[in-house]
Amino acid sequence: MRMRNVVLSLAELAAAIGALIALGFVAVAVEAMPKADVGSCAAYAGLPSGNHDTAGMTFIQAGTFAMGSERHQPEERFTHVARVDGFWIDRHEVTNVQFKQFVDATGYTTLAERGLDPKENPGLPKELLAPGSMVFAQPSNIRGSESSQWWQYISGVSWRQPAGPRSSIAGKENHPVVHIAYEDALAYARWRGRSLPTEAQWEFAARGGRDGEDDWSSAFDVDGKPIANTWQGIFPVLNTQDDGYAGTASVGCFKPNGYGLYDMIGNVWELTSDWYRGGHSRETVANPTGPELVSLHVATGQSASRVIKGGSHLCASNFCSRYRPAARQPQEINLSAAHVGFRTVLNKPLMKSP
Ligand SMILES: [Ca+2]
Ligand SMILES: [Ca+2]
Repeated sequence: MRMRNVVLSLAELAAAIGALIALGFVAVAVEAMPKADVGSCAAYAGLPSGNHDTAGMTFIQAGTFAMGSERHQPEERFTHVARVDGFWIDRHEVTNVQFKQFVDATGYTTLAERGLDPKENPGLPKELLAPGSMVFAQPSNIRGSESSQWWQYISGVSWRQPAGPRSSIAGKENHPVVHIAYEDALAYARWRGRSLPTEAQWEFAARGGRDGEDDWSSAFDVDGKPIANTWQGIFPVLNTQDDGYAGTASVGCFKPNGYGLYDMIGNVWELTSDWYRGGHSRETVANPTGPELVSLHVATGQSASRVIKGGSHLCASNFCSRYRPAARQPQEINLSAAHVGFRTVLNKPLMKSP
């Protein structure tokens, strides 16, 4: 299996379930254990002041940039010129308290709470059809590189119970909401009158006004000090928490980028509206929205994926290391996980035309 820091696919999970049972695999789900709330997160209220359409957002001026990277992972190639019109984007990842506001207002039930329809997911074992989600469980040691040793599909896990049936979001109100499938993120965004960012919008915003190859934007400063919530130590067995957090952190704990956006790098991966296909074309594009679904030729019984960006608290230098604006990974639309969240955009000019 290719080494990556995204959850197993449903097909891989189905194959792994029997092996895990045979191994008597036991691991402990990671709870966020902050050493200290530092920086602006200590004072962040969890909800933006006001309820206007751009509350909590920053306007990103239109621009042209070099999207992708030639120097890192194959799926980031080719670097090409992309242009995006101006847009508004959330300064923070959507938090638990913000998502709760949506659920309280609408009665919405997430995919992790509903489970999968067996008719639409033929061949999946009943364990993966039941309501639940993927939880990272830190092993004390591993054999080989099979990620089923640290990812478990746990029944009863959802955004309300992010670490297991007996957990809750109490004390995590300002953490990014997780265990959110693409359709859940889209439902929230639409309720707010917004949408999800395209990959180009997200990547442009994550660059914070800088362009070119993105070594400058990793999760560490020039002295090697963490400047984002990632994983320090040896993934998946040793998390030294040099950044202060074992799991998710409250949003806004780390210095914002040049656009004033927090946690674009690290904390949780963020869903975008683009369908995932490895690599980019070399062509110059304006306001790209990704490939058409029909062009992906998704096999019957398989699930297409959306692009996720920015890396997470599980990205380590020895594994994943995708804590850069150009980095990208697929996330299946019918599977949620403990390290994937989102933020919203509003495609509206800064000033209305006279
Ligand atoms: Ca961390
Ligand atoms: Ca993030």
